[in-house]
Amino acid sequence: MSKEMGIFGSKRVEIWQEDITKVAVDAIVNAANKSLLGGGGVDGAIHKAGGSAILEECVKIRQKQGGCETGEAVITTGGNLPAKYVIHTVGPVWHGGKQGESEKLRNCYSNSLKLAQENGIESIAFPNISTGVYGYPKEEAARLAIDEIRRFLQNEDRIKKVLFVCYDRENYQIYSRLAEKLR
Ligand code: AR6
Repeated sequence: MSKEMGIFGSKRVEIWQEDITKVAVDAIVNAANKSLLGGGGVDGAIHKAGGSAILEECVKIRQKQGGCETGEAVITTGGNLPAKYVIHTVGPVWHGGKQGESEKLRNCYSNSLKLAQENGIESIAFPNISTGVYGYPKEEAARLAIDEIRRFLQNEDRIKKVLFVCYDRENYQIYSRLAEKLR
């Protein structure tokens, strides 16, 4: 697992190349879909490693509020994962960039962090939301994710650690390069 430490002068933010299901933080974020019933990619990996307790809570959330809108976030147990919680957020599908994709992707990050705050979570790991099946251009997504996290952390001090967990080499290289510029 390779790591890039401390971006934008803050030791609170790190970039890792890792499988997010193996990361021992208070909460990992899932790039889910509106149904909350699981899928492929990181979503499939989280449900597989975390076990049925996660899906059971997702089903209860569905019964209560009918799934999760794009840009919103909900929280469940981490089940068998090393992480205590999973925060499920729904990234936008990329349709060329003129359908509010960037705002929705920003909302994924800020709403996940708000939920983290509300639940006393001090360490949180994000995957590269929307950059797989949903087709969001990786470089743009990374810039936006870093910018939104920076903006959010400026006004709060309870969250001690935010990890960007990159799975594919391309995303890891993009984040590392952007971090180098911001260091
Ligand atoms: N750990 C960390 N990151 C991962 C892992 C993992 N184990 N596996 C994949 N990634 P995607 P999306 C990265 O497609 O684009 C699902 O079916 C991957 O390299 O998982 O938001 C949902 O149910 C990529 O960079 O999510 C939705 O229907 C990133 O995770 C849909 O896919 C996101 O890729 C969501 O699409």
